[in-house]
Amino acid sequence: MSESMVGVPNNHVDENGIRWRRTRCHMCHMNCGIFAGVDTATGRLVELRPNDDEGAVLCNRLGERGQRAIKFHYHPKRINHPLKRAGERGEDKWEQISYDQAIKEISEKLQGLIDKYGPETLVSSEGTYRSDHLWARSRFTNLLGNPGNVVDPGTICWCWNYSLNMAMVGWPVESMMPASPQQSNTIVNWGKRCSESYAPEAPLWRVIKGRTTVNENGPAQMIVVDPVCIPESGQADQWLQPYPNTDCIICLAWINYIVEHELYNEDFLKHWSNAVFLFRTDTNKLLRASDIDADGRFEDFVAWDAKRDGVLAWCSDENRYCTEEGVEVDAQLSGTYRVKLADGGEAECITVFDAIVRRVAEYTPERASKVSGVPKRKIEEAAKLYATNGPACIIWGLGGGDQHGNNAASFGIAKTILRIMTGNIDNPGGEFVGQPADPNSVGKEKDFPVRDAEMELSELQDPENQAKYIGNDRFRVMAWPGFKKIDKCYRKMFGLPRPMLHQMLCSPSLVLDAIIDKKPYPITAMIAWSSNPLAWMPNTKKVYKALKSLELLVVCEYWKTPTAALADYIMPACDWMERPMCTTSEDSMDFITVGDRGVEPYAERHMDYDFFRSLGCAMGQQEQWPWETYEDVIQYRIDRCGLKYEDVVNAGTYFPYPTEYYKYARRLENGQIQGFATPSRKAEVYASVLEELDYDPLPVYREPESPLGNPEMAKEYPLRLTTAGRISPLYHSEMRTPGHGTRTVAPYPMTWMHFNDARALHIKEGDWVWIETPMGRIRQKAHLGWDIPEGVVQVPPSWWYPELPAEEPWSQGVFEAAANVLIDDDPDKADQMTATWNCRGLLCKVYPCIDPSDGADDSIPAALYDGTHGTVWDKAAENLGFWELKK
Ligand SMILES: Nc1nc2c(c(=O)[nH]1)N[C@H]1C(S)=C(S)[C@@H](COP(=O)(O)OP(=O)(O)OC[C@H]3O[C@@H](n4cnc5c(=O)[nH]c(N)nc54)[C@H](O)[C@@H]3O)O[C@H]1N2
Ligand SMILES: Nc1nc2c(c(=O)[nH]1)N[C@H]1C(S)=C(S)[C@@H](COP(=O)(O)OP(=O)(O)OC[C@H]3O[C@@H](n4cnc5c(=O)[nH]c(N)nc54)[C@H](O)[C@@H]3O)O[C@H]1N2
Ligand code: SF4
Ligand SMILES: [Mo]
Repeated sequence: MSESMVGVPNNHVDENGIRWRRTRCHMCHMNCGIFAGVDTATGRLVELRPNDDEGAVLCNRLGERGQRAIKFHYHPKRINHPLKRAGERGEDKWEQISYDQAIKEISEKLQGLIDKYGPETLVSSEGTYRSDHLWARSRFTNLLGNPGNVVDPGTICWCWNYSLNMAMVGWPVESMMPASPQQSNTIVNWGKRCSESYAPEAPLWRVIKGRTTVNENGPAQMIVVDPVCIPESGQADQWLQPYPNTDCIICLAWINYIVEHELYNEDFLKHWSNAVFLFRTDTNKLLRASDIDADGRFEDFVAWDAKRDGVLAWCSDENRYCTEEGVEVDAQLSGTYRVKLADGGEAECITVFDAIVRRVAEYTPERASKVSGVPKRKIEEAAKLYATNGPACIIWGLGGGDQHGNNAASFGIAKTILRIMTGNIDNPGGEFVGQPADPNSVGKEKDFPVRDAEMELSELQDPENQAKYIGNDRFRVMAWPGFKKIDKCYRKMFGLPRPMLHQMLCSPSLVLDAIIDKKPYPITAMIAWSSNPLAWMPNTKKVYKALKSLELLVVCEYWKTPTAALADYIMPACDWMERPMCTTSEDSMDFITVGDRGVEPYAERHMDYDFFRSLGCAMGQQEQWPWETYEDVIQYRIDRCGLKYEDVVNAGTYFPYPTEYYKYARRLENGQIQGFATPSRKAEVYASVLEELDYDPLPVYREPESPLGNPEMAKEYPLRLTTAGRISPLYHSEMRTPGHGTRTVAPYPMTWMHFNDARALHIKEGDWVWIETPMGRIRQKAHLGWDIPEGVVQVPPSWWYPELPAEEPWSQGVFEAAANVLIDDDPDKADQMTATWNCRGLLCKVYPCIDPSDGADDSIPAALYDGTHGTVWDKAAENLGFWELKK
């Protein structure tokens, strides 16, 4: 058969006896359409081909003809059977047992712990979007009565931003891929290495790199904000090179410049945003209808109407001013007004727009320039381009606020203020607002595929249970208080629940405390599935201590990772080639993506869905898990709109509604204007949800750990650290196992630093160096260049060495190489809305590992060489600084 796969139907068997199935790759978030070829004679997977119908390409993680992925699939080091711990935790001694036996034992042990401590004693640890099975976890834990205790990198990776976006515009506009790049005139790439995160061949980089040809109006301009000179910087029309974690002040300076030069979209702000609502200067809160009228509703807001030269209430429920239809209103964007209150008093009010203007006044481009190192002229030019050369979009990247600690929420909010101010919301080429359901269908029978959130059963949670969620009253945006407020608006607009999935995430730090110190209650059991917390979580030593203190640790994995090596049970997991897929991507998409199973699962590997279903059934949840196979689940989800499995697999994606823009301005069947799924149904530049959660919804800049903010500390730790920089085919802590062709591309962790810094420290290219913060130190190799600002060090995260022994103290090198040994998990230093901690913008020092003047061996007294004890070794280990596990 020809190599072209255009139009080849699912399950086609070619003349060589190869059966081709339309699958979807899950080795990264792109979920490319891939054909999996299985030899019908042997049942073995023999080749992968890209789905030409979608223009897919096999990237460097899969390899030519898929050989890398196939080797990954059949790799001799894969976990193929359940392993039960046989020795002490960390000794790496195991007994192989059957899957059924493992599920039986795990369910009994978990039930024992629940009987003792309650269902809240369990926490799930997960990874980035590794599969479409997240709802199965929340279904299982909701049925169990667990309050939703989950730790996941979503706290520093997109999901926290998703929640803030929901509060402001009712949809995750923070998108990894420009929604309609052909129509964008300006694309802002804020801290996103599109060329490597995912893969050089992946759709994202193809779109960004190819933007000169995709835009019909001429080449889209690209603004890149990245401290490092990456391929994107070379392609950029404007490249801003800030110090790590100073982006927030640049963003605030953009708003300052746009306001100062009146470059905002006045029409959008006046009619579609809450910038016209009044804000009380006495309480620093929004003026509510209940403030001015005893019968007024708290949910309703107030504007100043020039037509009547007085206040006018906004009826949130109906998305209109409280006037007769047809009466003209001229809500003021700016001004100071004295307003009579219902209690007889008076309050001075300004508009929300003016409140923003006041807030950003101090963040001038001059000041932002001093803090960030980016010339003032560049900050101004970028702001001008973004505001005047629309439609413009800002794509999601980790440098864009994720991992910016206590600047994170402010920065995320500031970016969305920019989007709203320039009217770049739900316009072609701007930020897309999806439609999970037709608002006209609320209360009617549904006619679209079942969405992820509908599978979760979040309605089982009662307030008593919710109160037990770890950190519920602290990081409230990512906890029940924030979740419910946004859920209410979403349900009202779409008649659907909002997804729990990764929209509620506990602070890892607080969860580790609950494990180690048993406060506020003991967490004694963890299911880590698609997660290697010793690699991803901050403060690796504390993570280790916590994992060792658990009474039950179950890890569902492909490999014996450093985390898995500490487990009581390691459960063998299916990879994407051996499982079907069906997802609305944590409900961030308004379409459904479906792919078939390429090959039958190898040995005793099970899908994560199977794991949660089996465990659920063993713990009395049988009735809630009617679907024996994942194929049954998919058929159930698409049944609602009369679709058939094969048809959806062949199509790959199914869009229930045609793509439409400016949906906020549409008139619904009930006569109301649609608006946004927010409390006021306006795009909220000032998020009332955040105010109700007792936060200041307007952004501020806080100096991160830096020579400017911490001059004393900088004397010992003079360099600015950022732990970033994806390199493909490595994917987080994955793809490092030798033997499937991916490790060879980047065999060692390379810390990037400037030539001049390295010279001063006697460091050469390729030298092993220690990178140290007050939290600890790690060893990586130095990579020198002029492509990073002087004084900045970039450390790649998630390193460990699968080739090293798994038993302690080796732990496959995780304590020696993983960037998170350096990272502080102190919850007081985290963003107080979302718990986002800081991995970008810390102080560190770097020095060569082998320093001729070190004299470590010389410092050991010869008297210790008497052969009676091991102290020589201990002393040397101490001098060389290996982290002692016993400490
Ligand atoms: N300092 C610092 N820390 C960081 C980051 C950083 O930039 N700097 N990045 C953060 C970010 S953005 C993220 S997303 C996290 C990454 O966090 P994770 O996504 O948790 O990544 P890993 O640590 O590689 O762990 C994932 C594990 O899941 C396994 N796995 C993969 N797919 C499946 C599956 O379908 N089922 C099962 N059962 N197992 C599977 C893999 O073998 C791997 O061991 O790290 C975060 N931590
Ligand atoms: N190959 C590969 N692809 C991946 C992953 C992977 O591990 N490997 N992980 C996936 C996941 S879960 C995620 S979250 C994404 C992340 O993908 P990206 O957002 O691209 O993450 P990084 O490459 O860590 O960082 C992006 C850029 O931020 C710059 N940077 C560092 N500090 C700062 C800062 O303070 N400000 C600014 N403006 N820029 C800064 C770095 O120089 C880098 O070029 O990638 C996904 N794709
Ligand atoms: S970019 Fe590569 S790894 Fe990612 S989904 Fe596509 S083929 Fe798979
Ligand atoms: Mo991530």
